[in-house]
Amino acid sequence: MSESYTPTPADKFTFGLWTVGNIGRDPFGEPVRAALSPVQIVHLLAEVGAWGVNFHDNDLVPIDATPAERDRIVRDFKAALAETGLVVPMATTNLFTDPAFKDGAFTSNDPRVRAYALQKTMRAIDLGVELGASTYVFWGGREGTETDATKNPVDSVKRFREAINFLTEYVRDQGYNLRFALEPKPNEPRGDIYFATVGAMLGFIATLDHPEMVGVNPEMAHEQMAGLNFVHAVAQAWEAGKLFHIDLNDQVYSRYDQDLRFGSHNIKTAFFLVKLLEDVGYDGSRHFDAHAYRTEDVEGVKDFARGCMRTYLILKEKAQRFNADAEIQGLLAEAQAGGEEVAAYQGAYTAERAAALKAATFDRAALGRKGYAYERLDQLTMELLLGVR
Ligand code: GCO
Ligand code: MN
Ligand code: MN
Repeated sequence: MSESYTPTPADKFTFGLWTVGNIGRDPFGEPVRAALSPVQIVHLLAEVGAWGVNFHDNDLVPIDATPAERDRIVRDFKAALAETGLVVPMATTNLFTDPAFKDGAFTSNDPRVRAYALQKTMRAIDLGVELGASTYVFWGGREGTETDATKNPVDSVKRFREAINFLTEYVRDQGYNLRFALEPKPNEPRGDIYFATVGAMLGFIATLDHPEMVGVNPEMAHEQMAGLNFVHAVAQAWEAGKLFHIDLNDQVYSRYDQDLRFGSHNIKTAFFLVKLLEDVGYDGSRHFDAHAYRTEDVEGVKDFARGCMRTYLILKEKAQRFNADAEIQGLLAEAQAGGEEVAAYQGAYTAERAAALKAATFDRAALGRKGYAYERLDQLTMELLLGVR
């Protein structure tokens, strides 16, 4: 049985250099793990069975590297990729660590910072494309405020739009095969971050010059920090054709950004998420944007990475069982029965259909008496998840 939970390239499991490379610094404590080089991280990921590795520009090339250093780092990284067979499906820009970005990047009040952010992003896009990335993530960690005395939020929307429009034109001009995935988060590190949720990003994308090039990168922890249902957010993004990437991890509701191992806290949400991705046939990266507990050494980091992938595969198998479970499927079918009685009224609007429906009679009391058997359905789901079914 355990053999079937071994990751393969077809699973498209990816990690960021910053995830397994996380050294365990937090606001109250110093690093607890030695930094691994990008080449060491590639080898670690290959050892645990990942398919790909993603990075921020400065995870790979330090912000103050000389051109010669950059070339050497990129050469070594490419060699490690070639040696291990790992791919780079996604890249992104660090627009949050450097003090220059303390008031945001594309939405900073200082026009020079906005210009520098664009320059840094164009260079990072070039780097990502050079290494094979076809998805480019934008996470605006500093694009927000602590107080709205500082910025007009309408101007911020316009500044962010101007930046994304500029960069989609840049990508077209270069002839790159690259799509953008915008990643929302409600807060942290800023007090409030603009475009706080997947829904907000979807609304924004429709206002861009090239909306077809731009989708979302929903992160489980981020929607949960906002108290929202992640499965619903991902479903809406998928249905809109906008699920370009996904960040998997876990999170206790309403806490700080915990970035826990996938499936380690909300098993049920993780289950319905995996079921959704598998049922609809999402074929992008399954990217784990999480890190090991601060208590771990490098072996613990591997346990963390293996755990993310193994839990995904276990839940994928559970989803197949849910779909094949006659009693569960029977209950679902029963809840949706009754269509033959209203078949004449179903379908797109026509004047005749509307008139017939207005004249129809319904036994409202009987509809209200119906039991949906969701207690039973959910209990069966729980028993399946708990391993007794
Ligand atoms: C976070 C974010 C980041 C982004 C990453 C890629 O809350 O820290 O999720 O990890 O995903 O910067 O843009
Ligand atoms: Mn996060
Ligand atoms: Mn993320």
